[in-house]
Amino acid sequence: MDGTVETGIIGDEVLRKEDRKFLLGKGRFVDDIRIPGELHAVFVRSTHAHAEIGAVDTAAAEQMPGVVKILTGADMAADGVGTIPFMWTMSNADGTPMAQPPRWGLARERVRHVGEAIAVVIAETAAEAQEAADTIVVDYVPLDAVTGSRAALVDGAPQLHSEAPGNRIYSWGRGDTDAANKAIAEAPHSVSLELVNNRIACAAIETRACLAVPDPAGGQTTLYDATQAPHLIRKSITDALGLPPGDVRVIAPDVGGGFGTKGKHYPEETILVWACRRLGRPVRWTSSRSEAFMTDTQARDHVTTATLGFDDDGVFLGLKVETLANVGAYISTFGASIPGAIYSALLAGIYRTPAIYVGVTTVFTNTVPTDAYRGAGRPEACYVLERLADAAAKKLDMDRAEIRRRNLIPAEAMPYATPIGPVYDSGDFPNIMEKLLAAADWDGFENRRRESEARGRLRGIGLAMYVETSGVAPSKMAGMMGAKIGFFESAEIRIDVEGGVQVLAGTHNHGQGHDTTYAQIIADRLGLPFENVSVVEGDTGVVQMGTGTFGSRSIAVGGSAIAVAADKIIEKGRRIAAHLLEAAEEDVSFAKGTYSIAGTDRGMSIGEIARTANLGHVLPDGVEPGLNESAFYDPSNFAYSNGGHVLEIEIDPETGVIEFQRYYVVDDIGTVINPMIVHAQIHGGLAQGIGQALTESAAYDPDSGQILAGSFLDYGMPRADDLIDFEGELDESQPCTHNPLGAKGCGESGSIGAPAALVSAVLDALGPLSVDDIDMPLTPLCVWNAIQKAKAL
Ligand code: MCN
Repeated sequence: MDGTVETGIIGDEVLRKEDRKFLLGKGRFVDDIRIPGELHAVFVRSTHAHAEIGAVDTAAAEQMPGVVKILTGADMAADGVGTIPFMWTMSNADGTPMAQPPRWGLARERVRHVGEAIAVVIAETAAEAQEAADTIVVDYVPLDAVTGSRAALVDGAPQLHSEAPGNRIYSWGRGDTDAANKAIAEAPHSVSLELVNNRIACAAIETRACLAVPDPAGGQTTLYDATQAPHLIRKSITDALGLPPGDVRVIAPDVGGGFGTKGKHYPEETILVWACRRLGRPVRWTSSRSEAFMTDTQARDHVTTATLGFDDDGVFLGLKVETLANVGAYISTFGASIPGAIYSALLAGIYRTPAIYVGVTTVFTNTVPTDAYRGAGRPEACYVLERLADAAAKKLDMDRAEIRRRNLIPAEAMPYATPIGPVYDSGDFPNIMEKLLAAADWDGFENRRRESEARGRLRGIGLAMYVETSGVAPSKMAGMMGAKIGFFESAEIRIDVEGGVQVLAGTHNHGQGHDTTYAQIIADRLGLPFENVSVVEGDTGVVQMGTGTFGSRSIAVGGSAIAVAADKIIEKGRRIAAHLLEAAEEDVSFAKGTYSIAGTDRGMSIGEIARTANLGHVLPDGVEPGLNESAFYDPSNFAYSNGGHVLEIEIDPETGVIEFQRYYVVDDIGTVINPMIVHAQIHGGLAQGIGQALTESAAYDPDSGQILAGSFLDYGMPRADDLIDFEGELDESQPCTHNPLGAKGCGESGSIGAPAALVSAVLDALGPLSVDDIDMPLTPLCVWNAIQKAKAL
């Protein structure tokens, strides 16, 4: 390895290291791990959205073949198992804490959504467990259910929790309500919109899965878990079971997609560890797809009224937003913070609006809990702002790009303190928008519209600009807003005697390409061969600490921790090199993997230093052997990724079907480590954002609370032929100013602007018919109805 120098690899389209095993079908997912003697768990789940539960009759089931144990809420209570904890507590505007009713792993006395777990059957085979579960009779006393946030707040609405009168969890706001009201009242013009941000479900290819394994030699239980955040899950489980952290080891092996939904703690994780410890045998559970629709956290589900005041020139003067957020039946891990701290922070967007107020009320309903899903609060904020910007342009008969141009925060204003809290450190929004408009030939659109018209098609062009809080999160800021955990990240780098590098990171790779991009960071920083680097993530038994992968944080926070640990290695190496080269430390410089003495041709490679450090024969006094360093990195601010989308669609007026014609994105994610991976990340986010806008709806029957989209027959997953080849450009001119890589996150970018851009295009296409409002998802029926309604007027 000596003499092999690898730098400049940052920014290269290096192929993904991790893909070989997946292409060969050699991935190791929870379901691939087999432990002799394992038992299978099947859950008995509520068939009612809201009911008192009396006796749970397990007598027949207990006699069924293969059944080893049946556990209920009463057993959990008898064992003193605590509640399923959440990790963020928001406050009311007056500072009082939000309502915090308990959520039990297995229901006690009452169920509050279809699919809530009531009992678990553990048997020798999954089929035996299922057969026994089917014989269990639950004594339900059905109660009225409520599924919409507005309906849940009405006097006389069914009440979910005695701790939350009126189903209200908290009402809170940020910004200056008086200033916003005054600015809007005095503004020459205003537009008000009522917007619904549709509830969506996650649909990772791999469903959730857990396997709890006892250690006969000690007290530790190992949980193999399809999760994005192993340390967080360990904490949640040990909190609920009252165990020291060391008693549970969580290993997240390969995970087939998470998208935020697998970054949360679920009852099944605690229940499996509890059952495994009771029985002293391994216990496995794999969610079926139907269970996923009933139990995986869902997302969005906002009803918002928003008013924007502006002058004759289209300059924004004041903004007021009031949002009702439906968090479902219980508070999930970060469920309270997504519509509160996270969503509300981005309602200044990329605009200079001087007076802003955002009020948020969160509401319990008889639906599956909501939490973060790709974008997590940011698509909702972008949707509100961009719909308002379009509506204001329409009112003034102004071009939609022009009204934005007049309001964009200029690059010279950075760092820019928004009136609602966040301080953007970098970004050149006008530059991004102009690049985007040029790439998409915004000005030439009318010709294309006419050409489509000639073919009987309605053509529309949409525009949406976004800024996001990636790199979640500065722990101090999160703590001030109610977080119960820190959001730093940890990394450890170990260099062995042969120059092999192991990086242990607190993040988790479930499709993002960390094995590759982290190795690029090491290769670039230390000048060691890319191939020498292996990355270990997802095991609380070997990784010192971690927060996990979500909130597009791995590069900005986890990658920064790696960079800081690498810099510590460089410094230690410098001491060793100075000693061996008989020079003063300050005369030894490090570049491209080599320590050298200024003005001489004397130097040593980092490989030689690694060998020296690991042999320990000739180390200077006071220097410990080994070349291992670790770092905990806590960002001082979010990384403000930003960008814009322009897309064109055609609508068939006879059927309401939308067909994409062109799609352009320009993103500023600061320094790019691997453009190929980044483009793929943005592409995936776009598909999910488009899915929300086009077809996806996690719908409930409003009377019974039954799930209407409980399988892929009813839930509209977007398909490849619904989408289009996206044209993407990355602008690296504005690196993040406060992390050592200059990188901003990209994992959620695509999902943030896509819904707003698509609705903008559809309303543009339907503009000639005087349609000026439409709610997602824009299914053919929805679009066709809008066309028919407009024609009937
Ligand atoms: N990257 C880069 N240069 C940058 C920014 C990022 O090369 N300036 C690279 C990173 O090194 C990393 C990838 O892009 O390999 C994504 O980095 P980042 O934006 O930090 O996002 P995370 O790795 O933290 O991933 C989380 C993000 C989120 S929040 C969701 S949701 C999501 C997503 O990533 N879920 C995914 N992408 C996903 N991709 C897959 N395949 N599966 C999921 O579940």
